[in-house]
Amino acid sequence: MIRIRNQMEAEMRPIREFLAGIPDLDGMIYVWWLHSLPSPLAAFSVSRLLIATTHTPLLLFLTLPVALSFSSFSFLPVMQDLLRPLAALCLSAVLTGVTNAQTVLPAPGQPTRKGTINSFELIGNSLVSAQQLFVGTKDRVYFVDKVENNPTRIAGHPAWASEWNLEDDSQRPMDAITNTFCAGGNVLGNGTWVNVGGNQAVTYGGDAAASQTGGGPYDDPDGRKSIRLLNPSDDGKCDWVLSPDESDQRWYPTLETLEDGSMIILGGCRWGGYVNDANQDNPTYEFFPPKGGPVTSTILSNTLPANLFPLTWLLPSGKILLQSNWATALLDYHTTEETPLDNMPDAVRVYPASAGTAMLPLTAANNWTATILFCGGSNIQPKRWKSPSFIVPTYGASTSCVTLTPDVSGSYTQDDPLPEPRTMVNLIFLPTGKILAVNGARMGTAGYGNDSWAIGQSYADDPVLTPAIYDPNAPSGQRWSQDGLQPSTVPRMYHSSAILLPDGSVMISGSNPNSDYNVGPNIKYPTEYRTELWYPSYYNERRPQPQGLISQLSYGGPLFDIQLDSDDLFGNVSNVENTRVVIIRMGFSTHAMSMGQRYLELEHSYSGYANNTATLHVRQLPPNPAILAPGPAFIFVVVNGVPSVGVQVMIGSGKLGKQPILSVADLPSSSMEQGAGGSEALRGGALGTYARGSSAWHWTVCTCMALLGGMIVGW
Ligand SMILES: [Cu+2]
Repeated sequence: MIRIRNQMEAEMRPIREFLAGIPDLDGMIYVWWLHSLPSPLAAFSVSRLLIATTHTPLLLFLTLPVALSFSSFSFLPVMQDLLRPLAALCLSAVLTGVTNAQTVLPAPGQPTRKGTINSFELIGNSLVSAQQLFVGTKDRVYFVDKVENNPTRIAGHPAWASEWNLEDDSQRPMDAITNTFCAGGNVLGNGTWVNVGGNQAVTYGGDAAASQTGGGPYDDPDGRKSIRLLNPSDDGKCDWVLSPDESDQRWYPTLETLEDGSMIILGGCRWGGYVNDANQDNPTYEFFPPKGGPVTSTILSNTLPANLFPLTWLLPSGKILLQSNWATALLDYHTTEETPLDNMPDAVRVYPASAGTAMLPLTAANNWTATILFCGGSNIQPKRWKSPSFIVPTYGASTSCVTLTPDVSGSYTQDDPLPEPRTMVNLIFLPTGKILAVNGARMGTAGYGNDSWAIGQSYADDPVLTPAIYDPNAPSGQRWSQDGLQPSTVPRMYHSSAILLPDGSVMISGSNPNSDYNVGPNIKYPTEYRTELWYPSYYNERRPQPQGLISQLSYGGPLFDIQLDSDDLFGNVSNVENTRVVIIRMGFSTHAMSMGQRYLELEHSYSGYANNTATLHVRQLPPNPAILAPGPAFIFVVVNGVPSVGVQVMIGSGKLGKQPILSVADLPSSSMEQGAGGSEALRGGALGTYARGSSAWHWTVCTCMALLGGMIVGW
């Protein structure tokens, strides 16, 4: 039986490639081989095969023999003989496909670039300044700016949005329709990106325009109530559309995706300024798609003037952590109840103090418990913000880092301080689970204005050009490192951003502490278009090319298997013991925040083989959508600290609404075949790895569907 199974599996590989669109004589041989088998066995074989190649067009193609076998086309007995078994096979394959929506994805390849590790590289100038930045697909990054006199134009006015194609670094302007100045953003559970709020229509110098409905030099209608939607695509055609639903007026709102894939929109003000004030405060939250009007939040109401862009995270408990000015609370948005937690120590972390923040990796080891890291910012008491004696760019930023585990305790814990004081610092997850701290300044805060003491218009000075890396698993006192890290040449001040790319580099762009487009040799902090990539230490390594990644992950549900060949394991199967399967949502980068950024490790066990290949048996997401809300994310397989190129996957149903929760599958215990352990002489081919790829669940489904297919065609 084992021998037959191995033979079948070995035969599947060429037909899989054949079906995937690679014409190949082996495929024809396979069909004849199938025909020679007893039908149930053949059907079983194809069903198993189809799990790896389930695409809708393919399903149509496969149903053809079914139709033909019952049609007058089968006039020759030989055709009947050939088509009947094929029909049984195909029908069962289709049924298998229908019951198993998780398309197996092609293995990711290698990055298309080479970089100098631990260094920045200028890769080009963006069309608009990257006030807001996010990854839409593996190859497309989206830029959103405020309305200003950018030289790039679209539809007869300056552009304030654009798309960057990572395949060839080409770009195109996009039309964001209304003024996106300091909007918030995040992604819905169905993959649509949402960009909410902004500012009034403006004219030259960022001053309010005479018309709030368009026209004038910038043709930018008032964006304060706008809900803009984008469905990213690789065809160069997608663009922003306005939702017919409007939010309340919000400048500086935060967006957080909820367990059902909908959005909560929190806070902001009505017309702008360095900090908020009672006349224009909007201390409320609402939902998109809409669920009634805005609800007043106690903590947002009590934290003027530094309550803009409140820091929020959906927690595994289903509550939302809300951090604003010096206060902290848990919000149960289902009941509107808010529970105060301890005040923030050391520094204000929200805008304009603008600390770096990140939820640390969620893992089985920490039982999916969320701990939030806050680093930097500035120690500014409420009365100081508007004091005439506050000379902002001369005021030093903080080095303080603290953590909070809000589902467990309302008290903050001191963590290793930053190597340098820093405001406007982005904390960006690398696939290794380490965190890059990049951008920002030692002095001052976010914001700009025409004050005599401003640096140009900038409220910050003394840029920090050298990044730092935080290792959450390092012992206390050793978590931050700047070893070997080269500085950038570009100050990244207010309105800069950073985002992890699927190839594991980090894109860094923007910086614009100016009321309007402002460049020139005498401008210390100009409107910045220069765009950099930062290359981590693993960047030039040969990347793992895992096979068997699936396109959609459920909350609970069956295991899936990932194959790693000898090259993926660096020629030594014992490296499988140091492997992570990681889901990263990069989030929406703006104002030193990454709205929605999350890092989660999937549980797995492994089977290591003597030919230096291995299979990872991987659990789906834990059965709780509040741990990672539904929507698109990237999966990386990290071997010995070297990540694969990230592959885009859908978390959850791909639809808004209550997410299906499935039972959690049992993980087999890890095993290592006798004699395995890294002998080069035992290097195995890819065939060996493929033949190992199976889980009990897949085999069971195939068997059932094969029987059903056979019964339906009466064979
Ligand atoms: Cu801003």
